[in-house]
Amino acid sequence: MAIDVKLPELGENIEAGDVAAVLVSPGDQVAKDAPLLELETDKAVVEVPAPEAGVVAAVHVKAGDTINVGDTIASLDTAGPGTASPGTASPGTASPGTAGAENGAGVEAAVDSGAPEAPARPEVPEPPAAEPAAEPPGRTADAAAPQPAPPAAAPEPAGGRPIPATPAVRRLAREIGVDVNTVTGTGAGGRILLDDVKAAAKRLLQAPAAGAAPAAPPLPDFAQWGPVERTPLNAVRRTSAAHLTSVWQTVPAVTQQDKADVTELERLRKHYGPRAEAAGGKLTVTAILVKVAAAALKVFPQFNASIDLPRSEVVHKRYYHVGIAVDTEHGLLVPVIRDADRLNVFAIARALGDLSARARARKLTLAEMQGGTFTISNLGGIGGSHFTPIINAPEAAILGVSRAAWEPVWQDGAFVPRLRLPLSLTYDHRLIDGAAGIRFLRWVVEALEQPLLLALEG
Ligand code: CAO
Repeated sequence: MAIDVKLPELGENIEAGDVAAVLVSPGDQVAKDAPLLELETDKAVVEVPAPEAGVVAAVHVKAGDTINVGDTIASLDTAGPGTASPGTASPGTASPGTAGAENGAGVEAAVDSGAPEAPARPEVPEPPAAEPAAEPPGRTADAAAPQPAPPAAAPEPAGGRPIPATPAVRRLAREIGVDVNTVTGTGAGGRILLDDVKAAAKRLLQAPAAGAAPAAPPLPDFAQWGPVERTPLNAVRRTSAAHLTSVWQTVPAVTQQDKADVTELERLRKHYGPRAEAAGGKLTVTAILVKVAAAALKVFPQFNASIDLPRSEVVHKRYYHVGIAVDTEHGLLVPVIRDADRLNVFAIARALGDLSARARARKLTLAEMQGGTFTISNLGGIGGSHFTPIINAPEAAILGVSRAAWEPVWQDGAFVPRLRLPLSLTYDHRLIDGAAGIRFLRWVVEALEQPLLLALEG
């Protein structure tokens, strides 16, 4: 017998809600009262249970849909006469006129011999909107944040499947700081139970303080040794301090050094400088490096990725957005040049000039500082030989650039003066091995020395 499951009265004058997650698919066997979907109302997330045991013949809603009380949400082949056997649900097998749908769970379940044809599998459900991702440690949503966007919405369900947990379980997880996506459910069908969340919390507490910020030792009274003055941290510094601390504590990173011979590149830069200016930009080392880095990211995709340890996955980004560290009087800001791989160097130079000027005038929007996949930090305009940049996590790597200097280089039996640019690549060792690190850096060096490589491989 096929029945249509309709959205029941939800009480408290709630007439409609948004589907937060669909918990079943056609063919699924469900018990009576098993949740079919999660509905987010303006008051809470509620589960809509199956009015009877049966096999899901069709799901008529998908995550994100707004549905009203009385709308049909699913069709069930129930264990009545003429029922299809589990796993072979067929909505056409209901015997017409066999009324008697049960309404024990407050869900109106009506017999419908004209049940719709079994649809294609419903789309992968959206994550429950009422389940905001936990803020990463040390990250704030400060509008002046120089770092990538704080997560705006709930994480995707693992493997494209909804996380099977009731609102009460989700609430507990949220309250005690457990990411429900990382909890293994021991309930029926992998459902996450309250006890699973508690056990996960216990494990977190017992685990060595990996990733947890150890409390900084208390400061002494500096005034005992001489006069002091205290000034408040501004928002940029506060945000980047928290972010950098978190990255330093959680990302095992390696820095590799190399030098590129940019003698010829410098000649070209001077030669084409006026043309770049006519096109509205300044042909700087940084602009050229953005182009080279974007090409290198395409050749070495693991440098354009992020590691997602809780899900044991690597997120490969198919866009190449290069962030540039800009030194401002307020602190470090990192505007992002989007789709740098698709821009020529003149266009990058224009974008860089505009973004760095607006960074210094504090005119950047938050969006302009989000979504970077790789960062370049060029301190060479100021000086220095090498340094160890800190990754702008969740990016996988950062390229530090120091001051190009004339050096004697042994060539064909004699020392010749060459202009050499020091490069420092820091990368996330969880994603990238040393061999890959040096291959990437060698490719960057080679592209700076032989720009034709950009056209050949980039
Ligand atoms: N070696 C030698 N000279 C360099 C150089 C380098 N690596 N980088 C820049 N220069 C030169 C430029 O060529 C320019 O000289 P000319 O006027 O003679 O051409 C001069 O230094 C000033 O460059 P610039 O700063 O105007 O332009 P840029 O595109 O090279 O750099 C920007 C832009 C935004 C990266 C830079 O202004 C800046 O803010 N750098 C600091 C970044 C920073 O603070 N990083 C640390 C982050 S903490 O890890």
